[in-house]
Amino acid sequence: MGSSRLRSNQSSISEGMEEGNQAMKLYSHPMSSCSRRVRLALNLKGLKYDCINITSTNHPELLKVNPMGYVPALIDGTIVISDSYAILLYLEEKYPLQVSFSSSIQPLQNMTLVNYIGEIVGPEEKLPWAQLHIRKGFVALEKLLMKYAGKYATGDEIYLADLYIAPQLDNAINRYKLDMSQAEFPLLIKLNETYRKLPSFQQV
Ligand SMILES: N[C@@H](CCC(=O)N[C@@H](CS)C(=O)NCC(=O)O)C(=O)O
Repeated sequence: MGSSRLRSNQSSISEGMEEGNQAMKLYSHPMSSCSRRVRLALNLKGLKYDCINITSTNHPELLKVNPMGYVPALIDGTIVISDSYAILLYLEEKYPLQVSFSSSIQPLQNMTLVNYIGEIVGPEEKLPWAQLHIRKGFVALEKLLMKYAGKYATGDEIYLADLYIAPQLDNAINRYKLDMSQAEFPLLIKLNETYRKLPSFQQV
């Protein structure tokens, strides 16, 4: 994990708007942790964008943008980016922001995989599968972040790590009903409480 500061840059943002660019378009799903990272970055930077909520990965408009059918995908003028990390890097470059934390939890609880587990093993195995892999990741994260955490995951300012962790925590607790005890995850629980109080995080 590496991290550097997530900062908004209002002057770069307005320069971008003055170039006559149309508002960015984000293909997103309300419950998608990958989409929420991007929505968080856009909110924290104060960037305007049209959010297109996709309810199916077979959505024809989304498939034109990302043939894999995954969200998020960002359109900025002629530029199309269909991966959350690449979008975050792009936004950082264009509206100077920053870099880097990668997730090894989200792919294992992705809808496609969880539904596949439901089909080949049994529907009752979907939740335990997701919980198992999220718990495994969180146990590691809890240890890892002990060295770095301050008010936020890697210090006293919001960094990219927070954009990954906040939506994953929300998914774990609300979607996959992971039982997170204070004794096992004191740091992640504290971070979750902190995120829930921040307007930018509440909006996604
Ligand atoms: N590497 C991609 C992963 C994208 C991804 O897995 N998106 C999920 C939502 S978080 C999705 O579209 N899932 C639909 C499915 O599983 O069918 C990214 O971070 O953007």
